Amino acid sequence: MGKEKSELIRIAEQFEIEGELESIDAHGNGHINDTFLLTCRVAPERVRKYILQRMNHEVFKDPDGLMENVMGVTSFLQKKIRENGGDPEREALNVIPLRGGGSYWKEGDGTFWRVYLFVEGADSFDVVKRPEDFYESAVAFGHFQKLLEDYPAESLHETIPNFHNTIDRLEKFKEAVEADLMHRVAEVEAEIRFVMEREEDCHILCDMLASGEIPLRVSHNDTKLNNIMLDHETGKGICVIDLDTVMPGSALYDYGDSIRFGANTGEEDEKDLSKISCDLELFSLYTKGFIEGCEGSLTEKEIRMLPMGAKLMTLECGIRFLTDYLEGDHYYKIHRPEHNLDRCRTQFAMVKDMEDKWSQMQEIVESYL
Ligand code: ADP
Ligand code: GN1
Ligand code: MG
Repeated sequence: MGKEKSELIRIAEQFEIEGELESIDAHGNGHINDTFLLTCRVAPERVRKYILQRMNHEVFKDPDGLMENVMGVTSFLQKKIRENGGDPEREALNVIPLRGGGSYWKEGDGTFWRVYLFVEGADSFDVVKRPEDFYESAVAFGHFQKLLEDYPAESLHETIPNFHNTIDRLEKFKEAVEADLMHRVAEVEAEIRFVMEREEDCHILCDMLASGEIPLRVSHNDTKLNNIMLDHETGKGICVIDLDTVMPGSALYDYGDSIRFGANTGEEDEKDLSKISCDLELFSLYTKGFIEGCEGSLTEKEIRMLPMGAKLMTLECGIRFLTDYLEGDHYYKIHRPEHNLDRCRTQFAMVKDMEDKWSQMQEIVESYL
């Protein structure tokens, strides 16, 4: 867990949690933050659950800006959900304040912590078990874009500068190759070549955003399937979570990152690359759901570029895993020595498969125009 239980309890008790804290357990499979489930007894027959998170301060350098974004976006969403007759306690994240006021706790060791209400009666999934779940996640991520359409984008802090700037990611990758800190370059020559053969691709979306061909929008930027809670009863995507990277971006980032993760027939860290491919049924389902969820807000150009969004988000993610591998695995949590390299290889195998299926992907997308 990284920290002693007694320390976690002390931190949890800084927040306005209700009832008696009964248990505290590691939770979820995110690559960035440390997440814990708090169970509190509020009455003999009733518990209240919360999520305690240590935000990764190596990754997020400006906790004030980050929490300002989260507070701004969650209160904006809660208001809209209330107006639409929804339940703001379940359909949006709710930040639990500190007892003394404030949205997060800063520990003496420089780590910073926050608490959310636990979204009850819902689950997040690490793999697509049922195609309909993937479809529902698409509707919900699309709807999230729609809800934030009129959010004042200029008020958002860039929590990770150039997060989906693929040109910048490519530059950082080249620097990592050049520095070769861990002496790993010789081992990954094929992967380096794979990236360099696609150097021009890395410019496509950045150039279109810069020229205004596609609009800059408020986007989530990290739309993995496990960043959405699906309702146990209705199966609908009830709440979009993991809002740390909500920033001005592109709808293609949100769409593309979901395809990268969820339409892959294998897992993100699969070692057997023969299991990796882009499932066109899932691709089609997600495309349909996302366009529906966006409720007409996507431009025709954006829709036509969806396959490119999927390919570039996958390529970029592979480049990021490879960069981290070359730099000594300090960004993503790893659970085995070559974890980042395995992750990189699945992403590149997925890119290759998309390239092979390019005309089919385009036809599918055009069928929804
Ligand atoms: P990371 O950035 O590390 O991915 P997340 O914010 O996505 O962190 O949290 C990790 C996991 O914890 C999620 O995938 C989800 O399963 C669970 N989780 C996070 N927030 C909540 C919440 N408010 N209610 C229920 N589960 C949550
Ligand atoms: C990280 O935090 P998590 O696990 O939802 C990463 C994403 C990557 C993803 C790859 C802030 O997402 O950008 O696409 O891992 N988040 C951050 O699985 O870097
Ligand atoms: Mg997450």
